[in-house]
Amino acid sequence: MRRIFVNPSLMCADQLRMYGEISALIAAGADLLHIDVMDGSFVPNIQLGTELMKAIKREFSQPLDIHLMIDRPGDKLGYFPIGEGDWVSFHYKASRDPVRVCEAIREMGAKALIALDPETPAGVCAGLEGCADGVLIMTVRPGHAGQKLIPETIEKIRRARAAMPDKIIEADGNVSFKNAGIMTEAGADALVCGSSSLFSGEYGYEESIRILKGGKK
Ligand code: S6P
Ligand code: MG
Repeated sequence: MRRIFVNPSLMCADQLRMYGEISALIAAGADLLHIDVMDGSFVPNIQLGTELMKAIKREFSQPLDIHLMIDRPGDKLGYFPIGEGDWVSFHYKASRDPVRVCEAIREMGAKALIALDPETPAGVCAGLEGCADGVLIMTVRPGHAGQKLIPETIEKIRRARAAMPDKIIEADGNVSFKNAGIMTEAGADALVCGSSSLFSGEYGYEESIRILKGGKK
């Protein structure tokens, strides 16, 4: 059985109570803290910043799962407090030299994941397996929480898993309790959990994480 990572999407947490939210999520068994970085250019939204990440690093030892939805990510890695144990994903479409970006992320001690938006086929990763630790497959359009799953992306997870049996395959977008099962069955081993599950209020954090990791409802 593959370990399933449940990575809470902090843009969906209570922004005024971030310290309490993170403490509760860690106590409930959450894995890496997913931080969406949006620059208002690569995606039509602006989200979480570097000072929040630095503050989290000062107070907690939980690794970060930094999802860069920004143009030319390779030029901007130095802004982020990337370190040992973190995962950093950047969009294939946004970068000029994905191999070099993966290498730079690894030099900072983190795992490098290539993010694919719904239009980018998983085939672009062929040849990048040597430098990437995994892929982040967007199952909605990048930019906003609260969207509906794009069904074709499930097949993309399945194909990516067949092509990369030992890599991290992270699903991001509309990971509801139901979709989590479909995504992990297709081969995802990391789930970004936001308003559709963890923060829906249907269950507490501990019970939500238990279900998202494959436990019975
Ligand atoms: C979207 C972003 C995601 C969202 C997550 C929200 O651009 O990359 O990480 O925060 O998808 O979860 P939900 O359940 O509202 O889709
Ligand atoms: Mg994300």
